[in-house]
Order: sequence, then structure tokens, then C-alpha cells
Amino acid sequence: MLILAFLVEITFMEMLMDYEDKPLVGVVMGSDSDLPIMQQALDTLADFGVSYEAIVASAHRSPDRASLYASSAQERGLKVIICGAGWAAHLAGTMAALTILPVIGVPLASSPLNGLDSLFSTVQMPSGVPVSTMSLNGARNAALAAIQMLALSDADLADKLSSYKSQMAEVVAERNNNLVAKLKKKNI
Ligand code: RP5
Repeated sequence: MLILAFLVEITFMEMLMDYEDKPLVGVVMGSDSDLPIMQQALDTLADFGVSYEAIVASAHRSPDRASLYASSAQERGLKVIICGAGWAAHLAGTMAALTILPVIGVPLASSPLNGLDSLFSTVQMPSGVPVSTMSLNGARNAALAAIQMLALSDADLADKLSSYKSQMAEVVAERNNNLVAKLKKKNI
């Protein structure tokens, strides 16, 4: 049994080393059932042209895989890890305990408590082991936070973030114009 577990983890490491485009961001989710929300992080990273790898590893169901991933992350060239998990979500905290890389946690609302459990489990880290915790289901913001970290030493990425901010402001201005026009029509 022990040998089998060891072999599974060796294969896992080989799979990680096989990524051609050396990923900068690791996106870890506690279960594949987390993908519908975590996909927003993957899409955002792709939109900004940031290389990433995505895996399933659970702090509870596969603690060896989760710890192997975290403890090898820096050596493999990752710069930041995003962890999305629901229920008693110890994934981000476990990862943060095992690496000096910044860890961003996404508490997922997948439980009967609607995420209050995962929010507290992710955000309430004891002093000394920070997890930068996003809002419930805040996978897109997790990717943006990771991109901001990378942009500190990447001028192209910083430019892309500036354009992104300007576009957001333009959308708000457009919405304002639409609203004003609508209200004028109604003579309000
Ligand atoms: C957590 O348990 C996962 O992150 C997921 O949100 C939740 C439920 O997992 P499944 O039972 O759907 O695999 O570890």
C-alpha cells in the first residue's frame, strides 16, 4: 500500500515536471467539483497570458499529494499558488505551511453552510502563516491578485493591468451614460 502511494506520487511529480510552458501560477482545487468556479481564475490568467498549471489535491483526502505539491512548488519555478476549496477548507493553509510562496485562498460556497465554513477555515490563519483570502467564490479576483504580484517584476503585465483598469472605468462611464439617458427619457 505504501509503495503504491509512493508510485502514485512519483507519477504525479512526473506529470508536474512535464508542463512545457513553465507555469508561474499553480491553481489547486480541493475537488474537480470546484472547477465551475475555479475556471474563472484559469480564464483570467489565460486572458492576461500568464502561464499556469491546474491540479486537484485535497488537504484531507490526499494530504501527501497536497504537501508534495506545495513543498516542490518554488523549486519548480512557480511564483504564487491559488487554492480553492469548500467545506472545512484547509487546503490554502496547508499549502502556506509548506512553502514560502504567496498563497491566495478562494473559499468556495459548496457546503450546506453556503461557504461560511470555508471562509473561516481559509481566512482565520494563525499569526505567522498568511493566506491572502478572497471573497467567497472570488476566483477571478484570486487570479487578478496573482497577476498583480507577478506584475511587480514584469513591465508588460503591469501595462496589461493598467489597460484592464482603464477598460473597467470606461465600462462604468458607459453605464452611467446609459442610465442618465434612460432617466432623461422618462423625464425623471
Ligand atoms: C472540498 O470538499 C472541495 O474543495 C469541495 O469544495 C468539497 C466537496 O468535494 P466533493 O465531495 O464534491 O468532491 O474538499
